[in-house]
Amino acid sequence: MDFHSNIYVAGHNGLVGSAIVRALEGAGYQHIITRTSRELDLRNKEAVDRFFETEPVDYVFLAAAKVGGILANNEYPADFIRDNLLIQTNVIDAAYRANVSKLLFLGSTCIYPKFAPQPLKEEYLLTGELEPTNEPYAIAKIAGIKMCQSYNRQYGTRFISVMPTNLYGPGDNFDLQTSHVLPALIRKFHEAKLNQAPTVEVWGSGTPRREFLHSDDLAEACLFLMNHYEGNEIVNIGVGIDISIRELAERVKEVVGYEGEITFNTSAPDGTPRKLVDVSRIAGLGWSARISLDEGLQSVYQDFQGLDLVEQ
Ligand code: GFB
Repeated sequence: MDFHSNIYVAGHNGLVGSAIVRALEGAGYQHIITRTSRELDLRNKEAVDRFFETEPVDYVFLAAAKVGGILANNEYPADFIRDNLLIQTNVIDAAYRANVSKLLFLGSTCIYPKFAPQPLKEEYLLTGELEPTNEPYAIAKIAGIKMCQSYNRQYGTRFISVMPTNLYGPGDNFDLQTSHVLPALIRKFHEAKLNQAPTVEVWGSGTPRREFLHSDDLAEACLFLMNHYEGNEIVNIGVGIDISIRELAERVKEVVGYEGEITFNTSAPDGTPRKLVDVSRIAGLGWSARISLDEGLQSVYQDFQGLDLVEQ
């Protein structure tokens, strides 16, 4: 990309897309193209085709997706598979026909088998059964990876796919029914502190292990790969360190300054027992994450306190 390239960030209001826009602006890129979902419904093929026919686009960051935590994935499987298949199929195909120079597709580490060896290497894709709570979402993301690779093979496109681990950052979703664990715990502990509640409920057993990557680190990695990676193989993006949900709850409790007890609701699903990515491929290319979880938690909690919760 050069500073005058036309760069379309699909999903610029989301956690990932907004971080990519911040990173592009910070680095000096001048022509960043965005459309809200009201202006352009990416599930609508005709609208997407029209957009790519009329707008000159050189690079695409495909960060638009229907995303959510374990409960949302489990309760709305049809929405997760349909919306994601539509969005990515429309954008990838239109980008190919518009001859864009390069496209970066955002996947997810839930594409890896539920019981894959840890840390998760890129080659473990399609070697075993998926975690049932998010299988429809994972299948859609796997289809996106395969579309990019197939278009590269058949049409000679330059479409790359990246697999970020669990993400958090500014502008996250704090709705307790649909959010991921980290923003959910920030909200739960904060509200418990304000209400002087004696306990905070954490879903599941607390034993699953997850890795948490700040969205600003992810965005840096995406720009880096857009500029330096040409391969057909997927690339993991993570920090290379995981913690248990119990440990995460303890850290959030401390950051928030809550003094009550933590309880575990074991009737809620645990999901995949462990998701830690092997980051050697991206490290070998010359990139590694910079924001520690402690630092990230502090800054996200500060942002959260500035939010108007009525809107959440
Ligand atoms: O973040 P989370 O929803 O995503 O849950 P996944 C991670 C773990 O935290 C699970 C536990 O074991 C949850 O049971 N947890 C504890 C909570 N308390 C809470 C809470 O209040 N809210 C939430 N949400 N979890 C999703 C996938 O899986 O992660 C997606 O469903 C995607 O497909 C995404 O891959 C990154 O890591 O389990």
